[in-house]
Amino acid sequence: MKKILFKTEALKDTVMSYCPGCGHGVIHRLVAETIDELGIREKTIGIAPVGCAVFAYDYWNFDVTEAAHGRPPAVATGIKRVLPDRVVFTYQGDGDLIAIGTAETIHAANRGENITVIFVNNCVYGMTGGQMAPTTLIGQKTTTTPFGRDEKIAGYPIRVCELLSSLGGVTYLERVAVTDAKNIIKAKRAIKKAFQVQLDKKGFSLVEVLSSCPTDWGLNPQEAIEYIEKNMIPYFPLGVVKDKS
Ligand SMILES: Cc1ncc(C[n+]2csc(CCOP(=O)(O)OP(=O)(O)O)c2C)c(N)n1
Repeated sequence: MKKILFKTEALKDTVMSYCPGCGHGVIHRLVAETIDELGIREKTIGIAPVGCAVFAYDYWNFDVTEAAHGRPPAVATGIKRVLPDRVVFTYQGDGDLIAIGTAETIHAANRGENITVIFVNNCVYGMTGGQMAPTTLIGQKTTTTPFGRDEKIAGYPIRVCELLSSLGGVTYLERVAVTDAKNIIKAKRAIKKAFQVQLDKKGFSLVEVLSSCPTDWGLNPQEAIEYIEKNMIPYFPLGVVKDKS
């Protein structure tokens, strides 16, 4: 009998620590499948963030290092410049990438570092218990915005792809969502393209993945998917934001 469903090699056979309905597990798998399909497992180096994905090195079956909160693009820059034949990517949440790590993100992008960034936007600080992040939506309740985010006090949710799109060093930006089979297939395509941009030595690539955090949103997994569709996608539109590859 032909085996048509199998676990991709770049994913370890281990139980993940994520909450039911969390998007990180799906996104880990998409990254792992991409790496195996491109045949680059032996030369890939991932940078895990501080955040819920801090243990990514326990889940991926290739080299993964850890960076201080927000610093993965700086660490990736150093690794890629010293080992330019490796495929180097960061995997970061919104708190990591566009709160504490804003400077590292913007300058690595602007320098056109030939690295790939997988940006998991769940509109909240997941690991620390659901505080407001820069991407938290207006009106969204978090532990630090119990009455909903008020733009007069906390400003506006940052659209990272649009913010980075004006920078000369940026080659490829796409926003995707892991809500249903169709969108997950599109997310995989975008992740593969981002790695391909790096393999072709064309510069900085980033894929923003809209992802759910049922625990900190106070929703069940199904409601969390509906929250992405009804609230996140209208503010963070899906699609290619920049492609000069
Ligand atoms: C220098 C530093 N500041 C703050 C923290 C606390 N901290 C740990 S994870 C985190 C936020 C994580 O949120 P995000 O990056 O959105 O990832 P998620 O957990 O939602 O996947 C914070 C503030 C830390 N570990 N180090």
